[in-house]
Amino acid sequence: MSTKSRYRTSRRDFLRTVGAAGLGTAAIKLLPEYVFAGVPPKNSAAPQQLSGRLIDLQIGNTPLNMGNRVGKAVTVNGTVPGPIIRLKEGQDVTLRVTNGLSSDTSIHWHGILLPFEMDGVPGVSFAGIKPGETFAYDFPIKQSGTYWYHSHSGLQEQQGHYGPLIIDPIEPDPFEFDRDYVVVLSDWSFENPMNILGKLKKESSYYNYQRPTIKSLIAKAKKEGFTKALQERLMWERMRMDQTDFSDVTAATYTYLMNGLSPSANWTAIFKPGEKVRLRFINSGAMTFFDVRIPGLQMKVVQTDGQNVVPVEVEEFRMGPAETYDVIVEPKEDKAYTVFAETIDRSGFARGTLATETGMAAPIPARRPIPQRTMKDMGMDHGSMEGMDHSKMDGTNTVVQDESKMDHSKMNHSRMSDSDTRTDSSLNEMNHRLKVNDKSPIPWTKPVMHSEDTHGAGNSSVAMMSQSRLHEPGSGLGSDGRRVLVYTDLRSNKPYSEIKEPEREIELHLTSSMERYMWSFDGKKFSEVDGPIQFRYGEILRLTFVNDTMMEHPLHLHGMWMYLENGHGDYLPRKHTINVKPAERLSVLINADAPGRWAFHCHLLMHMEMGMFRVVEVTDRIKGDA
Ligand SMILES: [Cu+2]
Repeated sequence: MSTKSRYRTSRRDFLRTVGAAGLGTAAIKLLPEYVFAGVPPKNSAAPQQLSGRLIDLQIGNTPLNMGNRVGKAVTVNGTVPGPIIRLKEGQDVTLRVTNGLSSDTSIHWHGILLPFEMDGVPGVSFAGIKPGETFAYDFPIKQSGTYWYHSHSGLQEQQGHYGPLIIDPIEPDPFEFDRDYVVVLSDWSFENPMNILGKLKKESSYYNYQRPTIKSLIAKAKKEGFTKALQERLMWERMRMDQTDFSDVTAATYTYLMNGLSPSANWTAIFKPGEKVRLRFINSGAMTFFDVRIPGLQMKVVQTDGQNVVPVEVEEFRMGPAETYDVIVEPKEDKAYTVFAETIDRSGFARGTLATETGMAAPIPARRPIPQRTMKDMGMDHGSMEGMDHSKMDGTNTVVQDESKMDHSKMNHSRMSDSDTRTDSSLNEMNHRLKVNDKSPIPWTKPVMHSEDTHGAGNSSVAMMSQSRLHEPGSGLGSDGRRVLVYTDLRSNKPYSEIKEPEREIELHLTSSMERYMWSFDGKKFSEVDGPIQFRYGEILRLTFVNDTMMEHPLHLHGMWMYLENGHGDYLPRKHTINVKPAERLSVLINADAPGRWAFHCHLLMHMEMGMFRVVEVTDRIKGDA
């Protein structure tokens, strides 16, 4: 069958499928064409993409049908996600973006190195695009890989304003594949995002329907004894924290999408048994971490954030918002496989299918238990809690101030020996497996106590100690025998000679005040800071992130790579978005080679909106220079 006729057949089948799923004509119009059985095989024309020197994009409001409801989406060229923009490394491009909305808009080219005026962040790099106006983004393409684009205005990203950006390399990628599919994961709500944010401000756990109940307390008491169970519960409550606090926004309001399709609409990609299939996963979710697996298939991770890595075989990987992972799978059997992207809080999932024909489906895996936060996520070790005065743990800074009540010698040695041994042995094992360079050990493998400075009222949940968690798969993962990707697995496939010993170090704490749903750096919201974080043009800088909060934060730096210090020497992987776990301390190296003003922020949209945002200025002269 020719590509053309297969495409036609697939499209007809697809229409039948979505018809059965209860989607109307409006929805079909709204979907970008590439969802129709995916992108055609390699080397054939791909009609669902925009390429070339000049590309026109229209931002507008479009009704979105999902199930039997109609929502109001903000769209790029009328679809959710927007069109695949497919460019070639080495070309120049002009992207003319016209605003058909009644409010300002913008497009940020996520992960792309470009002049800062083209970066698309209103108030930082340009003025934004007014209603009715057209802005021409014009820049050379100096890189390749899987990226994406999205609005940086208001909360439009939550309303559908995002799409994939794929750049084909000049030199072929160092891995082979027969098929190439983009897989955009996202979260859709019929609620206006301002309402979602309003509810979170009133009650940060508004959407968390999974909080422990009296039933679970009794179950725990039966297992561990009533006093212990109750003490633990009271402690978490006094701290205004919640052991099931994984997602601020959940399936209570979200439908999780794969290439714009709900789980029942089942996005499907076609393969022939024995083919190598490249799947370019992009997390365009506004507030959602996805755990991705394809039961029955090993996934070979070959790229993250557009950068090639030494291939690593896994059965599952976690993606923070804005991260991308390219994997190669080789389905051998003539059958369907479920592409399953479960949310971190297990409240829902996005789902699609790899199949030899359209209309096929495989079972949807059972949802796994809701993970629980641990003492380690709070920057405490269970044993070390014994020395603490529980009555003082009222959700304020006393957690750290009470450090004086702790027996430091015991905490650092005997009481922490369990976790220490565990950490050391797993690191040793990993170092051995990966032949990590002795000269560049992973920093922060031993816990570091928090300093006296607890960042004021803007920080209510100070992790007492922080440490490297790069070798951990993350909460709720890794205990079921599956091989899960960890950050220490990521090793660049080529050395980066530009990265040398840092000349300067900056430590930045990720902070929050949960009562007020305030998210910040060093206890200060963006609106409260004096000025930008300054990088000296041309310097190599170490940026150390310390997560004082109990949630994961995907941190995104615009305009420059972050080289993750994960022990791989000259082969550090470089990323545009790095997920920092609760109570984790990690560091990145930055080559400050991009003059101008750049955004740096948490990519959880509501965290960014509430203040976990800074401007980085790369300049010849920084404050304090003579
Ligand atoms: Cu965050």
